[in-house]
Amino acid sequence: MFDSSFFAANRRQLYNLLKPQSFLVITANMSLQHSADIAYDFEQDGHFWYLTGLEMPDWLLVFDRDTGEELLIMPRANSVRAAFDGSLTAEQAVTISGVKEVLDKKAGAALLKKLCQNKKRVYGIAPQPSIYFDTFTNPAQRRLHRRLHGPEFVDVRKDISTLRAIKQPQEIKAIQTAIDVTAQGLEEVYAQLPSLKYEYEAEALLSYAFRRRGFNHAFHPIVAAGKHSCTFHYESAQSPLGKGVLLFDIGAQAGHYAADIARVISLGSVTDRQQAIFDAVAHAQRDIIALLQPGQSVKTYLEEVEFIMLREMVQLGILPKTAIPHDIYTNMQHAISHGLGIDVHDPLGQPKTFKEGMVLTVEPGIYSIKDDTGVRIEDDILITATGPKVLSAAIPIGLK
Ligand SMILES: [Mn+2]
Repeated sequence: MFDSSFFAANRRQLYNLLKPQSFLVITANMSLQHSADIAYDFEQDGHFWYLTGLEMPDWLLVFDRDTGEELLIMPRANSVRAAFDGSLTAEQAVTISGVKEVLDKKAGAALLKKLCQNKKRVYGIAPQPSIYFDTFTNPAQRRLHRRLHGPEFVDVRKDISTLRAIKQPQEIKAIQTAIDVTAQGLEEVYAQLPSLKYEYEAEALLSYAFRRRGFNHAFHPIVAAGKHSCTFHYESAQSPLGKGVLLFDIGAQAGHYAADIARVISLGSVTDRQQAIFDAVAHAQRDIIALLQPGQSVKTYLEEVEFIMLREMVQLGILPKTAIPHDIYTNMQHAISHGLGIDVHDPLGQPKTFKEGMVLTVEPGIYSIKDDTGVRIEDDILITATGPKVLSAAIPIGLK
């Protein structure tokens, strides 16, 4: 889906931002131990992939701003690891990335040392801890960061994020493919639902639909029946389906790009109250999507979203009439929108306004534990010159 010209053009955009007397170095993620000799599934750093297309751990991208030379540094050859995980040769890395030169680890280390001695500035990505969840970031960035003594360090995380935020035509095509596969999977699950008894059966059919077409999940699928629909990232999918609501929050991955879709459907008998919660979320989502115009202020968008959600929650009696907009977060403890792309939560570079070419989700939710009902409806939106385009519009919304 993506050839070296895509990655080369992305690098060029980034290189154009650098000042003289500097160099840039960006690292791939490293492989993480699960237990003993078992590693977690390897996930490449999104920025590194955007610049190189390489899917292996421990590679480095280096660019000398003053000579214009760019090169990759490859990890030390490890025949055991290669036998288990496969390997990437220098020639293959050149073909994928379009970077012409590859150094081995020893020559690469010597070069980095020399660049640190001779340059005023080094551009890289500073490690960024996760704020809301107690997770460790991949250690690769921290490890590299510690090696860069001498020059002033300049973080380009936000610059790369800003580039990534505006999707190119082939990126939009990849996202659309991921959405279409997700739609096909969901349709197949819906068709089988009357004969299913457990959440995991629905999850298995979805996985089968994706894998049969050669795709994977972009993230662990959420298939949550009844009260589990109130747990945002319910992943166990071990419970009986019952007769109430069933929430899917799912997405295929295509060419490294994600879909992220949420739907809630009835499993046979929903109450008027459940229908009212559903209608409130669907209504809110329509109003919120309409706000996503190019040039729209992000701050104003978030304020408008709060008013819309407040309106619906007050009408349902979930919040009192005296509630203020910020009170919506006592019920909806998740963001209304996030970027979508290489990462399911794709960085947007903290823009002040929405711009043409951005792809983001809109996913309002209202959660009522006493009704065993969490409703979240999520679509993937491309901002175009003429307004929001719902890339996932073909996936029906409707409780019944
Ligand atoms: Mn989402």
